[in-house]
Amino acid sequence: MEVGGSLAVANVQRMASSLKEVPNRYIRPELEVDRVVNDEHVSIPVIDMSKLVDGYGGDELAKLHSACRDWGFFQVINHGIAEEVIMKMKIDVQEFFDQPLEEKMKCAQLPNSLEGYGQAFVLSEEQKLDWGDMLFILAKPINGRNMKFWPKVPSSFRATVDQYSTELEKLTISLLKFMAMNLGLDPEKLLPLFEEGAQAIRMNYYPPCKLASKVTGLSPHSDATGLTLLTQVNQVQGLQIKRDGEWVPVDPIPGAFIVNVGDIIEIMSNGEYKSIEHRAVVNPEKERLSIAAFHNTNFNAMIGPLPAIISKDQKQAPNYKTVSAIDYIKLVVSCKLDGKGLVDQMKIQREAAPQNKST
Ligand SMILES: O=C(O)CCC(=O)C(=O)O
Repeated sequence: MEVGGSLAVANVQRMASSLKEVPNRYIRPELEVDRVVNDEHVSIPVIDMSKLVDGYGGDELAKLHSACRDWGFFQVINHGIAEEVIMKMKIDVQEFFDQPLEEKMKCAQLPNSLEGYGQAFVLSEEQKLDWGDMLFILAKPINGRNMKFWPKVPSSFRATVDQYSTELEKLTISLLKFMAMNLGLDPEKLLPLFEEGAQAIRMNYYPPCKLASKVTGLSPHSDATGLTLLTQVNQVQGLQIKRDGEWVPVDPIPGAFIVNVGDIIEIMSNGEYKSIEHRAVVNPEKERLSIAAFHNTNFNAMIGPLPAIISKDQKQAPNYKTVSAIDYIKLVVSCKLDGKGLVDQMKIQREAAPQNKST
């Protein structure tokens, strides 16, 4: 399916290995005024999946509800995905990015395609650029895969991604079930929208940069998806989430997944759960790699506040528009990665009620 693409840009990994100066297009003056929280007591909630699944999860369910409502981000531990599956994925992704550029370019993005090796959301020649490269592929539904963009080297890559993708999809459906319960919904009103859903995997490579504090690995954005499951490949930190106007660094727990509520869940919950802006910063000396798996609805779904949420509380009016999944994807591709710009476009703007003027 062609829904639009991104302009081609220089390969940052290659540029970083040979460059003396950082080009102006990567320098972000706005970083100078950003505040980063430096307090180890401020951290995203941790959800123990085994407590939810065992049915002893009254407290854990409440914790999940508050994590989704008050943070939009959490780490999930005891999720049941074998360590080996995650390790294999990390090793193969690292090996892919370690190859010479010519080898990686065999999977290069093509005009009008979101998938492939390159960079996303570049819509103009003037736009500032992120200090990173990515490999983006559609992993589910299986009949939507375009194997042209799936590396053949390392030779285990395709099987590894296949297994990783299936395991993460199962975990996502489980999490969505508990989230639906917390929203007072019959899970059957939510889960069918995500069954046979689109799962895309974005593998990020951020080279070190001597001007690390002046560049951005990945611009601030919320995810256009339902739910994202993220893992960091090496021990280099870089993810930060926006909370009360400040950036909170995330310290990943080994073996856990970092989960975040995406724009689709914000819209479907009519704003009860919020997608949260986040960004990746760059390390001055070390490369950083991460893997984000985005879980979306199937292509037949409508994206809008769920009728069951609106009818649950008659006082609630829909705060967001309803559009088809395909129109939603086209909207995503037409927006730059820019804070919560996409959600803002989906919001229903209401006229302020006219004030009664006393005479
Ligand atoms: O690299 C990270 O930690 C963040 C990645 C991310 O937000 C994304 O791929 O959308």
